[in-house]
Amino acid sequence: MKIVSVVLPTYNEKANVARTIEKVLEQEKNLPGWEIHIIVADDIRTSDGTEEIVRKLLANQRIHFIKTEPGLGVGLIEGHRYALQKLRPDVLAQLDADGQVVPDVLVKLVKTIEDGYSLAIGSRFVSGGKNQLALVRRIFSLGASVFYRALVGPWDIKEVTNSARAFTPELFKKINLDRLPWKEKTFIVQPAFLHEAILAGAKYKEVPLIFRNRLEGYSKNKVFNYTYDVITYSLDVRLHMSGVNFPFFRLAGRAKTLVKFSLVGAVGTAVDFFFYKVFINYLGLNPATSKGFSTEIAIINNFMLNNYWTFRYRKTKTNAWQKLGIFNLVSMGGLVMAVLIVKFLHIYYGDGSINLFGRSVAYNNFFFFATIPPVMLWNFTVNHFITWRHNDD
Ligand SMILES: Nc1nc2c(ncn2[C@@H]2O[C@H](COP(=O)(O)OP(=O)(O)OP(=O)(O)O)[C@@H](O)[C@H]2O)c(=O)[nH]1
Ligand SMILES: [Mg+2]
Repeated sequence: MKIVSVVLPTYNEKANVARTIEKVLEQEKNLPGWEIHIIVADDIRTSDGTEEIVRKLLANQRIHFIKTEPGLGVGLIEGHRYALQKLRPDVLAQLDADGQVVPDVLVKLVKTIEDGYSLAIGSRFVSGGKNQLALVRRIFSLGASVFYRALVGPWDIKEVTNSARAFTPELFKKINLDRLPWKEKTFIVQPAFLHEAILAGAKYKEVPLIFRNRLEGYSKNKVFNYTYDVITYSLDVRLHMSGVNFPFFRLAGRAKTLVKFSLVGAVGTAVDFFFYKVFINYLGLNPATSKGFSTEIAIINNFMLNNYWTFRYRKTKTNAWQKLGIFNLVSMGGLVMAVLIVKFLHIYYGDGSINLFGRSVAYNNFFFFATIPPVMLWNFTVNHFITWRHNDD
């Protein structure tokens, strides 16, 4: 009998894991001559009882269980390492544990390896494949695919952001794990593994994959983070291909929070500017007073976005209301700064306007934009060190 080991990474999947295991094992009837083994690689952060559920199934010798450090990549790679050590499999496979992939894809993956390929890729974008997710997610998978293929290639692989794959142990052993960012806590391991597999000489083929909405539980896929990683990883690979040895992906990863904070800042600036102009043009307030009010509106807007997005996963000792208070208090510094800058510029330059490319642009527009750089610098510094200060204990 030949053995295929299937890694199922889990992170709070109590509602789906047992059913997925059962469905995967059922595929044996469609794989004559093969024994299916399952390795559940459960994240150490899992707290919903997934572990207890799987432990009860361990009487079945085909089911194996390991705990792994945080991250999808760690779950997958450690799962395959475990399989290689304990099971001597002929094929290494991996699937999501939440019931999203129709499990018969495993049969197609294994048969593709039997046909002489060293890497079989489950793909929503080949004939017979389907992507049944919500629109935002479909746009992401397609956008990521086009961007990655254009920069990294090869162009003929259409699916780059899915885990459903199978490969030979020989290929896996040739992969340069030092270069592969498998310890990242995002899903970048999916496209990055593909790239490293190609460099290791993979002979690949895509097989149709039907990807539905997860059965139950919640998504661990953070679309912004993943998009950010695919873009920066692809650029990094492209730079290296052109001979530039710059650790772009690693540095961009460190700057992620700052980039999010800046995006929030940009949205807040638009909100601020909108109200600033409304107050001046429709309510007849003077620029400095308008700036005071519009900035307060922007402060609340930015607080919401930062609290529920930029710093969402920071553990802090304060609750949301306390943070809003602190945020307002520290932003007050920025607000006072901005009002004074506008006041000063207004006194100095008055109410004129200049002609820019044939259009008359009021001075108060420039007053507004002059406040942005100093206030941004102030805001990031104080919020980084005070409002969303890390507190692990
Ligand atoms: N061990 C481990 N497993 C993870 C981690 N993140 C996700 N997984 C598992 O990897 C699989 C894919 O994660 P999902 O959250 O379903 O991601 P997705 O399929 O892109 O998103 P949805 O469509 O919303 O389900 C699931 O089985 C998760 O339990 C992680 O950090 N560690
Ligand atoms: Mg899923």
